[in-house]
Amino acid sequence: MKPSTYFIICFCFILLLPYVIISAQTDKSWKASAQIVEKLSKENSGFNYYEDKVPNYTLPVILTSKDGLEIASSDLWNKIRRPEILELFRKNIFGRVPDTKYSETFKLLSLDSSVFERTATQKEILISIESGGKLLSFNLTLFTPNNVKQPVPSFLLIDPWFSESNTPRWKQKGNYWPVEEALARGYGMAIFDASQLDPDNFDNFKNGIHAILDKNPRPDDAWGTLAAWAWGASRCMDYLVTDRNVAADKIAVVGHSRAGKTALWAGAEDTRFAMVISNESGAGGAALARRRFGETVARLNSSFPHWFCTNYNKYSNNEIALPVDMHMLLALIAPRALYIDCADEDLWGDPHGSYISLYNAVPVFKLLGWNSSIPESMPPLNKQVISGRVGFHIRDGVHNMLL
Ligand code: GTR
Repeated sequence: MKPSTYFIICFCFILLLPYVIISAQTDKSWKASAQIVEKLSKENSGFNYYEDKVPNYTLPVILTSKDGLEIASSDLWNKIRRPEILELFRKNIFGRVPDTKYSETFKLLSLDSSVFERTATQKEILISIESGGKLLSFNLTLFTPNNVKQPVPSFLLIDPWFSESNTPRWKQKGNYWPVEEALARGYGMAIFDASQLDPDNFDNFKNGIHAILDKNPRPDDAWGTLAAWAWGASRCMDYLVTDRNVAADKIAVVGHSRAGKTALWAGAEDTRFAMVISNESGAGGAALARRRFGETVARLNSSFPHWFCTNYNKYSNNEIALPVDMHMLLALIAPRALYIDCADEDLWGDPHGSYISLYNAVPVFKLLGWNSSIPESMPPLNKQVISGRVGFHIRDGVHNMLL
């Protein structure tokens, strides 16, 4: 080789080296940044952000019933194991909806078929629940595109922050709930004000829907606020299936953070939801409790004593005693579609624990006929993994719902 050719090859190699290194890095499975781990550990010293300090744990087995029966068919899953797991989540985590009788009505408060430059219709619906002479009403907003004549697949956002300011969160941040973009692609977009259904504060369950439906005394497995919001999503579903512009069998329930936990529970309790999208749901959501990474069961129970049922307190600093872990909550969504997303800087919500949880739920999707197969290690940052009916991504940035 001539020295000049040799020189040119070396020169090109040196020029390309940064790209080779960057692409090798971006193709690597996601790992928490050491700086963020250190920063969060300092700011929040009582919590673990180090992967090597995650305790050893064994996950409860999904595909064996409590009587030791191997669950090897969709029939056994649907008849035996799914109801067992659902019941364990009701009893120990989210709580049970009381069987108090109630009546439900929908009132169309307004209809404007010329929103977003006449491309869409906005309906405001008031959903009212009446029981024993007590009444509670909450609002559902629905946008549907004008140029699509057939019923449209739609997304329902559970929004607990709706009434926090005069401008709801989804309106403040253009991409938190991208109504116009979704409409342009032919989807319907609905939002309901979860705080009207049950305010997000602890008052010993005297307010919201608890004041209408709860029995006294409240049992230790009585529903908490997240279960109340999930129940509210189902009441919105009761309306949406009657709206001729919405495709009743193609409705996704969506939530961020505390509402991401709620969306998972709504999808578990109500199989009419065709899809669940749970954004940065963390502890009490997609993330495995036994990992004790970031937020823990104890922290959830002390900071938000109204979110879960009283029995959940038994598992504060005692996750190992939980008869379930959160991979089983994800499995309750199968065979419907499930999408989990996380954020790189949101270690409080344990992205890795959320992925392991999804990975361990996949056998149920497979059993139910969906060839969902995701790698054991997490995808790289900003790279989506979708297989069969499950999907996951971790994006760069902080805790928020962003495109
Ligand atoms: C945090 C809580 C998380 C998450 C978040 C949110 O304070 O610790 O579990 O739900 O709030 O909802 O934004």
